[in-house]
Amino acid sequence: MKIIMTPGKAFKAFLLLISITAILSGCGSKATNEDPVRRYELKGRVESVDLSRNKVRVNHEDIKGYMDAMIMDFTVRDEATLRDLKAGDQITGILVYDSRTNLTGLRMSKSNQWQSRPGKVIT
Ligand SMILES: [Cu+2]
Repeated sequence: MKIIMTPGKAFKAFLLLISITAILSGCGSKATNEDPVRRYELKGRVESVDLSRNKVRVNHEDIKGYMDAMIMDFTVRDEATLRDLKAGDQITGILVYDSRTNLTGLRMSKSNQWQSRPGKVIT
């Protein structure tokens, strides 16, 4: 019995090869070029702290390229940082957006340049 490569079979093999190449190159570019974690500088004032939920409610300034000024809750994973915060603190930090929105590298700001603005509450 001979195995004959008919034009139809050859074409199917060719298509299969093309799709495997496409999948592999797709994975490759995703791993090297796309960073799913995004970081933004954040500046604002602490409204309240919820230790049981690891949340801090911040009245924040515009976050360039991400969102307008508003009052909203952020997750702070580091409990020690969260315990240091209290309502009225001026803070700066890095907002890390991965699967959830987290706030890291929080620092107290001594500057009084930041002005409170009315915002909507987003939880
Ligand atoms: Cu916001």
